Amino acid sequence: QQSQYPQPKTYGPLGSLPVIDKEKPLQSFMKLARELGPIYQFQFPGRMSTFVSSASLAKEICDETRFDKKVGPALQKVRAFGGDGLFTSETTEMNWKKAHNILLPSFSQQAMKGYHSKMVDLATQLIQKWARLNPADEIDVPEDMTRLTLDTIGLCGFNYRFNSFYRETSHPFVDSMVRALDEAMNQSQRLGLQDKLMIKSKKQFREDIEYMFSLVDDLIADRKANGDQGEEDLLSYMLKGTDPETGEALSDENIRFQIITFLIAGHETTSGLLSFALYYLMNNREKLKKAQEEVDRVVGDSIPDYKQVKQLKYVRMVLNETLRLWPTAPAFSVYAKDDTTLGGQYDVKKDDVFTLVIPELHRDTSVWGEDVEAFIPERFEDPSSIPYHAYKPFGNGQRACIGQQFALHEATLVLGMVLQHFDLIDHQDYQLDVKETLTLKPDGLTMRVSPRKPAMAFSIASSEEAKPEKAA
Ligand code: FDE
Repeated sequence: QQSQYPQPKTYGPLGSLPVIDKEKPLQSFMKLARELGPIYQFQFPGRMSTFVSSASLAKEICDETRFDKKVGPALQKVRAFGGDGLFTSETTEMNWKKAHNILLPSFSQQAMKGYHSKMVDLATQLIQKWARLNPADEIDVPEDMTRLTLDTIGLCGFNYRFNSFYRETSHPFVDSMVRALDEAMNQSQRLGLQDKLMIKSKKQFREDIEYMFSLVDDLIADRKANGDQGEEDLLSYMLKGTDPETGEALSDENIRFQIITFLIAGHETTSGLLSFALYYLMNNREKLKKAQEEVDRVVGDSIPDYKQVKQLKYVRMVLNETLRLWPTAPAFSVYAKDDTTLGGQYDVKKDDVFTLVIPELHRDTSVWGEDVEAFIPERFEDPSSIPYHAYKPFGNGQRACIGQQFALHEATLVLGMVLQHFDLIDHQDYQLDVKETLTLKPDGLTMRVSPRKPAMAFSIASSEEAKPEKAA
């Protein structure tokens, strides 16, 4: 049957799979958008997807009266461990609205003030680690950023210290999580028979999930047994909170799914954001200088407090522009609630699914101008000048990212402190190579740093934890 949408070449039962790079599907879909236009259909083996990437079409599929979030094939597989947590539940499932209501206050601006000192704790660990490097030592940027963001969500989320900066290799929870996410993605791409044969990886998948459940279930049991020690973390909000609409609380099982969800959603995305931001600043020395000047002016030599982080406007713009070029959660899907039309010409049937390719939307020249590939934080000088539906790094509407304020506060604080303390050195003349998992990151990005203020690096170290060393 002839499709009303443009389509790439197909190859029998493989559909169009051979035209995409299996390691980089998203970047392949971006490329196809340039060849086929802002809407096209793609035949996977056994299923069809429709990709959308212009601001005008994004505006339509973000209309929540006509479209609603679709938990697509990859997210379906993630449900094996994300369950009916916020990220992997349908809007129509009871627990979505209930958890959304209970959790909103814990991600409010007010709640950020409570998390600020915990975020500083971990940002300081990063700064101290880097301050003690030898000049020739290389920093694996995505690795250290992942240490930082995992530890931050662990501490703010449920008062757990992963202590990633004290480990050479990643915490076993991260290994399980990364493997399970990878397997979930792979399962959703495998052909039926091929998938049945993957007995070993399925056994590993089950073991990884069991391990994640046991770690999280222990945390919950422990908190329930020992009561609240005055923590104001996500876990305490979840245990105490009731849904204002129904008066109900969350079940232990659902709390487990939420915790795993926050660990997944809160750490790879934010660490990718920070890694890309460092990449762009290293390659745009003027912008780097401008950001450093702002940090010096606003924060000076002290540790940034909550209000100062809010005042780091240019650093925030750097992050916004980074998320324009590489939104680290790069796609989301919606389904039509009823029959409708798209773009004034396409017939849409109820339940038809559309996937928004966010990095391509963020390169729509009709909105952003011809220089879409250029890194220009000044685009975000006046937020009201940006059409709402042309910029979607945090998704859309009621299903948008609940962690947005959290992620931006954390990232602004950390980037601010890094710029305050270090000059960034692109020692390997790094060429951007975007690695894809469920999220995006600059693959193989390493850098060197040189302290801007040697005395200050020491003063932080001596005020926080280096006292024994000094005494010795
Ligand atoms: C969500 C989200 C989204 C949407 C998706 C869909 O639609 O599917 C997006 C796009 C995002 N998210 C993004 C992002 C970025 C970054 C950096 C982040 N993100 C971060 C974070 C942190 C945290 C904690 C989070 N995040 C969380 C989250 C959640 C829970 C969700 C779901 C919501 C609902 O309700 O649905 C999200 N996030 Fe994000």
